[in-house]
Amino acid sequence: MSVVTVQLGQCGNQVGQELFDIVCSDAQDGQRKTYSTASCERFFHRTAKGDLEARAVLIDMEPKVINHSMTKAAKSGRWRYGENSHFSQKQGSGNNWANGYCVHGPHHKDVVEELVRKEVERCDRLAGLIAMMSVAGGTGSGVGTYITECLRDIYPASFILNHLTWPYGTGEVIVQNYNSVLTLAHLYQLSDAIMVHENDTVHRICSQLLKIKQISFSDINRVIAHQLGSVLQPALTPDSHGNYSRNPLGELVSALACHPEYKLLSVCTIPQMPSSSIAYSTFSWPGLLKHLRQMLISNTKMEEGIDWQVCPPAASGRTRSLTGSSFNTSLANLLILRGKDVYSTETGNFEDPSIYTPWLSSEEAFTAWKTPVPFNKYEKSATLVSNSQALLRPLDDMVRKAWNMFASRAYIHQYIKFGISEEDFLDSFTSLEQVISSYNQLQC
Ligand SMILES: Nc1nc2c(ncn2[C@@H]2O[C@H](COP(=O)(O)OP(=O)(O)OP(=O)(O)O)[C@@H](O)[C@H]2O)c(=O)[nH]1
Ligand SMILES: [Mg+2]
Repeated sequence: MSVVTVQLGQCGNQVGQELFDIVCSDAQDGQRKTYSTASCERFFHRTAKGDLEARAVLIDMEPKVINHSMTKAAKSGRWRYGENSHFSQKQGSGNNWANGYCVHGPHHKDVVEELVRKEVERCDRLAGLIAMMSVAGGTGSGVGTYITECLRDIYPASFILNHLTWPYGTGEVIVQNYNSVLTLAHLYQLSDAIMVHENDTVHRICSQLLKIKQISFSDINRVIAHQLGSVLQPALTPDSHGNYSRNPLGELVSALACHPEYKLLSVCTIPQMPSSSIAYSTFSWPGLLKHLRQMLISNTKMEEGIDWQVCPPAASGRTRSLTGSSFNTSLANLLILRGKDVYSTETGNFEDPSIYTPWLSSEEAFTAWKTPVPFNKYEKSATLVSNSQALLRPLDDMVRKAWNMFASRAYIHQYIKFGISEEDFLDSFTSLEQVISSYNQLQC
């Protein structure tokens, strides 16, 4: 089964290009025919000439980024985007969600739907759709939300995963919190699951773990793509009966997003290190998984910088921090192990009931996927996708900052002039307050 990806705006198109690149080189690396075939079927189709073409549609309101991503893909010599699978205009949405959602989206609905329909028709069977975008700009967030609504209408029975990049907290876009709040509140009604990467966190991975001095979006996107690839590449799942799963998005959603009130997924992967060090490093599964569990419960996304003061849970009570940090309670976790000796690896420490909300049993809350195929040069690699309180604090910050601006009515006229009312803002605030409250209550 195949997945169709819709890349929207600058960020969506740049992250998407890195994802296809990593997935393609991973699939073609080594002699693993079944894995490679499953991966290619999932993400690419073969042209009459035998070339690999990404199952992707590229959308932006300005042409530069799309041209760049298409050229980069073609230059790889391994894969490319379809010649006619993109749509762009002359001028972006000016970092304004309302411009994207109320003007550009409806205006170009038919063209975009037609491009997606063509891509879907190329799949023997559709496993679902992934829409990739940032939440802070105007096109990815506004057009992306509008197009997700259209896709939900056209493909009511298909899985839709939104991959969102959250802006730096310090922010390059003055109205980024408005755009983020409007995007998230709308997508929460539509999407099956919302997977998030925060630019701040990924930036820290680049500087502290990968030791990159001058960090570019390209560096950041490679880290995001590595993590995303390790989630989306083929793996043996509990329901796949010894074959690579044919329904990756469906199994992801059923493992993690079992309740409509909880759709926010965070991702972390270990190890991550400069590529020059990989060959000289050895890791044991128990060591990796112990770290990963510690990262989960203390909510750190890097193996370095773990607050070791947050003790693992004991039988009594669940918040027990020596430093005041709180325990990160999970609704559900999906652990994906790739590489050597995965079948003999013990994952029991993720089944500990005290990690989870009391109203879901840990057997229901925890899922493991495995494959002996190493991912992207790492002999062993573990990725945890978590539906937990991990995103609570950044979400709360985002909503609070947006609310403070809204309270003084700053920049609101820029949204009203495109058709968004104060009432629409208030509805979005209310629905995200509800999400925040639900995640807060996970530990009760
Ligand atoms: N990780 C990552 N973030 C990006 C990238 N490009 C932009 N961003 C982030 O995305 C936000 C800005 O959104 P863009 O994607 O540039 O905006 P857009 O969707 O093209 O919308 P308009 O330009 O307003 O039409 C900021 O928070 C940036 O930090 C990228 O390649 N990678
Ligand atoms: Mg742009």
